[in-house]
Amino acid sequence: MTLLETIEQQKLEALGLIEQATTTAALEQVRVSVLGKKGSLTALLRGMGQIPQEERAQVGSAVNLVRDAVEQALALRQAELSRSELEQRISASAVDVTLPGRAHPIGTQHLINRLTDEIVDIFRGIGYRVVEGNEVETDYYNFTALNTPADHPARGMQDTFYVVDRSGDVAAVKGESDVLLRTQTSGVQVHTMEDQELPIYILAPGRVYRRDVADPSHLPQFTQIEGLVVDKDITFGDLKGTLDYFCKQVFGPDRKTRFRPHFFPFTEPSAEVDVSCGICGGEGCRFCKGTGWLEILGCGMVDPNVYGYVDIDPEVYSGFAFGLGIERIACLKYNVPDLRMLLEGDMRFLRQF
Ligand code: 2NM
Repeated sequence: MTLLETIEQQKLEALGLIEQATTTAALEQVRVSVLGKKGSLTALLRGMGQIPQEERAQVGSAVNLVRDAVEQALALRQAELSRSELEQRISASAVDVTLPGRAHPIGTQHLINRLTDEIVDIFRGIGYRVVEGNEVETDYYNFTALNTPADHPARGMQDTFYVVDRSGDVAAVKGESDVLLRTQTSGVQVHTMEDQELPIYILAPGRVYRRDVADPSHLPQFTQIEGLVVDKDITFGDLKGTLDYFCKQVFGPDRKTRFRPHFFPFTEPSAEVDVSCGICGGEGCRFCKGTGWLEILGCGMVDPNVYGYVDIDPEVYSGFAFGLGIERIACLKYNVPDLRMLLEGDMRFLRQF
């Protein structure tokens, strides 16, 4: 085979390989094997020195023509392959815009928040305003200033979550910490009596914490609303009228209320308030355990000892306070059998309200 024939054969081989390459990566390998440093055509060009002078021009121009032809074929095939690879990538990642979207389920306001808003609205309508405080409180505001003595069971480790510092301070572990998760929102009332001008007509809603094991009628965390009035000439009659009005607003105009004597450290006298059973109308049934009444809140006239802690003169001012658990009221109002259902977040249950 003459040298020119070899060159022609190499050209055909190279063009064949270019035609057969099916990916841009394979094509690049072909380019390297022909035109690369150790490529077949490069080897030919390198061997030009050994070719006799009179043939050199002819062979040289033949090799150059081959190189031009190969480069052109590479460029064409490269364009072809990269277009088809792009098309493949596009079709592989195609989005079907006609598919229906994935709908995000829309939630509802939680029953507890809705009821809190409703109760707040009832009291706003008769001149109260809302005050909020911290869920972490000191022993002084949660107990001491509320006339709750040191040996009262609520102050113990059994009943209250004390906040232990990072070192796990033993004093705190033993219940001697003076920082705790509030067991009632009354601390808010104490802060308000310390800081604000009289008279006071306030509502303090918020989460409170007690060391109870959750069961159908107990939760270790629940939402409380407490109210406080301090003004001149406030009597137990004002307390009764206010809470009777409140019960009728929440439960309906035909419900009756009843005040039973009770004891709270921070009020004197104190009472628990029952509302007539909505199932039997007061006749007695399983829902009200045969009594005709449902217990819904605690209340009383603020104890003069409490005024002593906040520097209010009990000879000039008097007032009343009350406290209720929203979860309990929600269960009574909507006949929910278990308080825990309000914490579980089961949408089949929650959507009903
Ligand atoms: C209740 C029942 C009775 C109450 C008392 C006070 C304060 F700060 F004025 F002393 N705040 N809340 C109170 C009174 C709370 O919850 C069942």
